[in-house]
Amino acid sequence: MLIRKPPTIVGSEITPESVYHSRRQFMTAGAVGLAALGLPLGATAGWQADDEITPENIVTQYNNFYEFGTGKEDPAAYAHEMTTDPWSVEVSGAANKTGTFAFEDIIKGLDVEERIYRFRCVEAWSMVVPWMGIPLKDILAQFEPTGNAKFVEFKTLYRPDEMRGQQGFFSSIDWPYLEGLRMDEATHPLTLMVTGLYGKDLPNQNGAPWRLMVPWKYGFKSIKSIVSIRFTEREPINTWKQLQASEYGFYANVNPAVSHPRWSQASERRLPSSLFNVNRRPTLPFNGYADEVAHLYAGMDLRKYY
Ligand SMILES: Nc1nc2c(c(=O)[nH]1)N[C@H]1C(S)=C(S)[C@@H](COP(=O)(O)O)O[C@H]1N2
Ligand SMILES: [Mo]
Repeated sequence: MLIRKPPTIVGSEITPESVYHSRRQFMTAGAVGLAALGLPLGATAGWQADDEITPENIVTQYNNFYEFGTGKEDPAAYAHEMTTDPWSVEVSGAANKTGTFAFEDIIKGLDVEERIYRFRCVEAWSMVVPWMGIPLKDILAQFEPTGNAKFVEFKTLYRPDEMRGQQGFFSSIDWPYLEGLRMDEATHPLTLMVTGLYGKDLPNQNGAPWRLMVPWKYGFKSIKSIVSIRFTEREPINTWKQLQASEYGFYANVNPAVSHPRWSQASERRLPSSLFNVNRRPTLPFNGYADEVAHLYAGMDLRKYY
């Protein structure tokens, strides 16, 4: 199932582009096929957001991906400069199967599902998106994490040649972008590794070829364009906490009761939102997924562990 690659990938082992693209199309077709068969299409309680789906052009043109700039339009304008094929992923730390793997080999044989999730940015806007992806637990299981794996850390590509936001001195972020989850969060059935949107391959600006989606956490936990997965015993560093620990924590669970130091988190602007129709609605604890995930934090003071 999982083909182990030597630490450096040589040219002959890289999947030819044509095969690669048809594989990706097959993945997408597979997911749509499931829907046609009447099999679960995010229909399980909580997976399916009962709100209206956000128009695709907003989801692909209003983004946060600081590697391409800080403006919401920058990722759509510049992310095409990133090469996503070939794509290799380094797996390390507390697991039996570590090394460098081709992205296609990791996802090969795993079912891509469509899950309609609410998504809420810490900046108080939100969307409802039909994500296509693979439960993260199914991906991680292939590497056989050991008992010492208490957390998992993810890293985004660092390639200043292709990511203009990583160039220059004005950027305050210490690249690469880092995020982490506790192992029980990472293996929760709601946690998805996203490979597509709206039944199509994932656009670069949304984190191609794969990005995380943790629907009960603020958007910054959902790290894009992942090139490294590391199993750790201790809580990993995450970029936003590193940048401003008073404003961003490790957990980042959506919590209307805990304000960001500079603004309230009690409500959100559901996109599309305009001056004339702000489309404001109350923010729900755990972004509306409390029934599924609140037990993960039983006994924890969520004001302290924000
Ligand atoms: N590598 C990386 N991942 C990232 C970010 C980023 O700047 N770089 N921004 C995060 C933030 S703050 C949000 S809200 C979401 C935005 O995802 P979207 O553009 O697909 O809506 O991506 C998250 N993942
Ligand atoms: Mo965000």
